[in-house]
Amino acid sequence: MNFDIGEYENKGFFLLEKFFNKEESNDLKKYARKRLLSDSDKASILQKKDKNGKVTLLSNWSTTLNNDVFSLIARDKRLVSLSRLVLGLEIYIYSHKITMKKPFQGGAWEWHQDFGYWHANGCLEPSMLSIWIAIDDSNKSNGCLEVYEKSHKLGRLNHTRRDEQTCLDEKYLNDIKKRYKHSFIEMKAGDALIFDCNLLHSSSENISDKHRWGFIASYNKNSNCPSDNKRDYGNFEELIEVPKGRFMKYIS
Ligand SMILES: O=C(O)CCC(=O)C(=O)O
Repeated sequence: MNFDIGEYENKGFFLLEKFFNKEESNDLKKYARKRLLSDSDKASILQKKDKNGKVTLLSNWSTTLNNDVFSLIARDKRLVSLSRLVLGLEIYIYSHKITMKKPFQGGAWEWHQDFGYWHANGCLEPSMLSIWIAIDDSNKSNGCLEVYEKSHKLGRLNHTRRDEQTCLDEKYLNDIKKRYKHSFIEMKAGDALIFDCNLLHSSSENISDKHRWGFIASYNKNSNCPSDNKRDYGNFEELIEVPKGRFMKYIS
């Protein structure tokens, strides 16, 4: 894996191409579709409206202490080692989830920093990161991730809750647009993006006839866990790492 921590720290993100091999990414796509496609209108899937009223979908899980395929991915040696390189050895899985945009319908994620959410959930320090793994090829027409490079250096900015999303205050966004470099992060299925919890990111609606799904595992330092267990995710739970590719044994 050719991870350049210097570039990650400077830009706030780093793209790892072919993070999962072909077999892993093909099987993961088939499995995720089989498991979640039929659920996509059920209550267990969060529906998040964007400012135009279009809906993007999110499924998340509160524990990794089982042999569930998605838990095993969050505990996979590759993701855990990468996160430990950045955050240090004492980390746990803050959350793991699947983000889904349906063809022609999937809505946008408005501009935000993940720490905008997580600080409000009781995490004090921005010693947190996410690894976003593309389940589908992700590009401008199906709503790939977009970032402002180096925006993590701004620290946490104010966010406001609008409908179901926690969005960066507009007044900051106007200045950031003028001063920071905007990038579309186009990815192939199996690529991974690791990014800092203060990196500003968003994604547009899906105007294509293709799905745009991604798996996201987020990691936190043990010492930074929220103290009040206010939510059913994000609370400290020991991280039990598993060997690379273990999830493939549980894919049916
Ligand atoms: O999937 C996306 O486009 C963005 C997801 C995201 O930003 C989040 O889950 O916080």
